[in-house]
Amino acid sequence: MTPRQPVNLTFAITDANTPPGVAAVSTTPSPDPTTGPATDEVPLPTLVQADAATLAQVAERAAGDLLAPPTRHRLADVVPAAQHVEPDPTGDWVLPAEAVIVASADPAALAVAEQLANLLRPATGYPLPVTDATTPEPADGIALVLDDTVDLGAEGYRLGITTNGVRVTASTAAGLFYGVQTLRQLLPAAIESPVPVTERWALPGGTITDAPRFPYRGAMLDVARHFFAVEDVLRVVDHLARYKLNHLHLHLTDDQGWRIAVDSWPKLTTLGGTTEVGGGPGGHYTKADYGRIVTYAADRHITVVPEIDLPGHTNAALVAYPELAPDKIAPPPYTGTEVGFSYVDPADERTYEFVADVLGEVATLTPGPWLHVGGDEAFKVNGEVYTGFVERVQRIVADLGKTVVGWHQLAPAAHLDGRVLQWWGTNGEDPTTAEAVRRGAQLIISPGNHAYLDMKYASDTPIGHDWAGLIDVRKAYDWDPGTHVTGVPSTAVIGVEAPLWTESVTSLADIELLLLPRLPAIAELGWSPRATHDWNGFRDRLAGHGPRWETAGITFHRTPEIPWPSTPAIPGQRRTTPTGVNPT
Ligand code: IFG
Repeated sequence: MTPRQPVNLTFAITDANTPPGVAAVSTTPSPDPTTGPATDEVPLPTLVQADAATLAQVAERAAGDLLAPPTRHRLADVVPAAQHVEPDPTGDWVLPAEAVIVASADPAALAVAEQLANLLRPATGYPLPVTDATTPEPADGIALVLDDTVDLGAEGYRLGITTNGVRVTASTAAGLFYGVQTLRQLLPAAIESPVPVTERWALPGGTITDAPRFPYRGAMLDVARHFFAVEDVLRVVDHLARYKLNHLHLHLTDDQGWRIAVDSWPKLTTLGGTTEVGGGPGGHYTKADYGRIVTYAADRHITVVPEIDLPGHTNAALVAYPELAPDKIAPPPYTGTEVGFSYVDPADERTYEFVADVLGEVATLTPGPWLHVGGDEAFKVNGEVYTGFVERVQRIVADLGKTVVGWHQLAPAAHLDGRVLQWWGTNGEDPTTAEAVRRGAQLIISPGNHAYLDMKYASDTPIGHDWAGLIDVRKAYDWDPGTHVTGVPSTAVIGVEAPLWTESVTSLADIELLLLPRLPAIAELGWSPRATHDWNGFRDRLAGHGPRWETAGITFHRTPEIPWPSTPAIPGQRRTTPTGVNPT
């Protein structure tokens, strides 16, 4: 990184002739103070037109440049920020071609070792054989060591880099897996190349001790408004794993489509699965498809949280089974984007047979402890009818041995032991939720105006919503899940989740455009200690991820908020053309 040259930015807001919202920016490089400018050498100010927002960003970046702390040590260059970093330059090490990856003789540890090898082999071209040992040693390679004396919780790890190689130690395979995600980020960005590149695979010496702040760190993909093939969902799982997220909430059912096969109610997918927003063919997951997603996620220490949204958001189910409708008449299929008009009949016992059958089959397919029952925007089911319905559904979930999650609209219903509410408000005041917490509920925090990644970054973002406002990276980053909801103690917060609703999202590239770079911001809120929370530091650490995503062929929004490096990770190679405004 070239040392920062002092830049003298003077902003001349020109006279009344300047069109509104536009200011002329003149950058007059400061003349050399020793010799002073020779009369003909004074550089002419370059006048560039810039709108006020860009102006502010340029000013902030310039100020940031001038005030930036000394260059951060590469060992701390990780997203999410690690709990404790101890650089030791005497321990710098370069991965050699003959390196071996040795793991504790435990299937889960060896699985992580194979995943590490699969991450490193393509770009390095090295064989990187995987072996096991009772006491793994780096020996100028990489050791992944299960050690139950490591006292860093269920997901913590210690990463040591010395001249003898890399050692990751953890008491669980999940900890080893997260140590591997950190190791991946400490290697040069070219490590993301799918084909061998010539590179010095240098690693900074030192020790990282790390463990997450919250146990629940998630993202949600709405596969109901638009259906996404299994392969697309697996790519999303990869993005979650890269940033140490550990829950994938799948919004499987809604007005526009039912996406999960239910043997006892087959028309839910044979009929209800054939539509989507905009009139496309929709689609659905067979039980085998869903099993592939669950297994792929579990291999990356990610728990799938299936959502069957009830009693509202059910038009697709009513198309398939009109007996569930209050008027017992099949509504027309719905491919629009309105909400709140549909609901299953809370007064009909058949409805609860339906709920028990569906949740029973989904529970059998789901190894994780959670069943999400939705509960949002059932505008025609109110008061005791609503709470009565919710309380019966909560008990069905508990009878299946699962833990119930629901949007925070469930709050007024009676508490059921272990109940979790997913809060999606847009301001921190919510007495009903705070009261439900006092009755024992815990929260997953997903503020519409900070974590809803279907919101546009800026007014010119080509897809997305804006009902909760615009969410740029700083808006996604600069808040605290632990204290966000008034009257809710941080001890009642199990974590954070970033929903991505897909009314306007129709491809993996669209998904990636909205997830990146805001998902890492949410991931850092879920993982990193509050003490490490710092926008300027996060922004600078995140900048290095642009070349990683480019090299990996991942679409992202090249927002001007982040000082993206101008050179790709591999000179001359750009695998994706990042979208969005290029930095000025
Ligand atoms: N709110 C609805 C979603 C979706 C969303 C889009 C929830 C819980 C607006 N419910 O968010 O179905 O339409 O931003």
